[in-house]
Amino acid sequence: MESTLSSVLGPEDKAVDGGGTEYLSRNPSNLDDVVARVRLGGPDALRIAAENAQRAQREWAQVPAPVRGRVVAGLGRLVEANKESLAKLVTREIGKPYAEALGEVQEIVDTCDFFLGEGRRLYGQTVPSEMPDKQLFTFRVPVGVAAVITAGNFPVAVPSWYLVPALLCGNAVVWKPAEYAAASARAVAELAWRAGVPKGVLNLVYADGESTFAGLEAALEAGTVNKVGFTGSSAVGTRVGELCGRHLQSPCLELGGKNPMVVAPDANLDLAVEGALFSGWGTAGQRCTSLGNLIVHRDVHDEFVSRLDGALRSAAIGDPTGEVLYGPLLDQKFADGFESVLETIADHHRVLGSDAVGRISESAPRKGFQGDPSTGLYYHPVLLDGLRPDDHVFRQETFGPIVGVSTFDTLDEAIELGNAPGYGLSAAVYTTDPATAFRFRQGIGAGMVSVNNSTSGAEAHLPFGGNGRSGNGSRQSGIWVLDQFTRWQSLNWDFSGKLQKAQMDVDTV
Ligand code: UN1
Repeated sequence: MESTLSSVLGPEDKAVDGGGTEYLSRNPSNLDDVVARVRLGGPDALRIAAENAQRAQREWAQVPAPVRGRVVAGLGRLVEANKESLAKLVTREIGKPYAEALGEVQEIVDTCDFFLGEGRRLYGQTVPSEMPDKQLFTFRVPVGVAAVITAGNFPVAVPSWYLVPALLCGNAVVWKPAEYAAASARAVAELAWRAGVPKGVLNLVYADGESTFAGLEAALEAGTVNKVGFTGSSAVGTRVGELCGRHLQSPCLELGGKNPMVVAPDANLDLAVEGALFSGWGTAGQRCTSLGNLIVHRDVHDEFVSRLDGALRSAAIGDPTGEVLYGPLLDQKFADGFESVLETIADHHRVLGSDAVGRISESAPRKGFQGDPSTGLYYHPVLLDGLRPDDHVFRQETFGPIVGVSTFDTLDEAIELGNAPGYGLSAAVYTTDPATAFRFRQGIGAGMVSVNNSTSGAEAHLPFGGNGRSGNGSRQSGIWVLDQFTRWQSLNWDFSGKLQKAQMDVDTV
């Protein structure tokens, strides 16, 4: 194994120097704490990295899949051995509560565990032929070079959903992480290199948005990128999709969500309140799977809203190294985005959840806040009652600690409200009636549905992905992602010793 892998290391094994403007990745719970200083690459960075990757990929594809499986399993073991320090880095760099950061790191380990086995499977098929003395086969073939562009809200787990299967399938990767999660990304890449992934096979590139697009366009034009994986907003994902479409490529897009949670009249309300609290305000609402719209049956509306309001007012918020429901927003850009969402709160909304709206500060304090709110990007939780389907907060992903409530009378109406924003990532229903659960599953347009559980927190071996504005139907995780990183090749092998013609030499009885 050692020699097979070391032969992959070669002249391609060179880092791409960003060489451009300096970017400071800051701790969002203490903005004076600079976690990483990186030089962002210009438009050439991604293009050059893709050329390096293309050269390295040819040899990597020759490494037997079970051996590649052992390499990704080695990454899993290294991540496990460094679990606490990686989680601490994630908490420091993006403000995710430490318990959640540990869970996120575990998700990499789970992903690596799963794909160790796939290295020994990666099955093709034997297929019967129409003709005698002829055998047909199918093989999975690596796509080549995957460009992976990831968001920073899940700075280590979500990238691993691309990196691990892409590498396992015999591809090289150019990874462009979110710059505000630069240090977390670097740590994962470092562990992957240490686990035996050659540097030319996994290339880390830092670049701003426009340079990324320019570099990606050049690489697609040159044919050095053969698959694009993108996790981020629906707006940027649409642009990625258009660019890929012009080059006849179908990207793997994991975009935003406006994930509904329906509370049926027979729901266990304590469970539903707990589920809503975690789904909507956990991670400060900054998961693509975060709860967006609460859709509550008229009969239980008042009771549910008052219990949820109480739970929000007593929830622990603050320093993410402690035990809190949520910490700061990811980065200044996200704080600015959330402030503009707050501006769309309308007169017909009943504002609940806190005594104040906006940044937590000395002039707008929060009782029981853990730590010093003045150093970080901390925001009051907002629960908006009386949402209407044409409200901005009802239709758009908000990516912050805000959830709106609307009311329904019939299940059909609840499903219609759930589907109305046009996203389709995750959805949940709280009910004790199996028929309601099944009907909800059938009617809702989400790729992932939960019954009596959170909209967020999908497990690492189920298909992950959405429909509509949430993506192009591609799925990550489990065996389903193999179709993103391999293409089917068929083999038609004739041992009859004569030219047999399909459709023409077939005896039909
Ligand atoms: C994301 O926010 O991009 O299902 C992914 C979840 C996590 C992944 C979220 N396992 O909430």
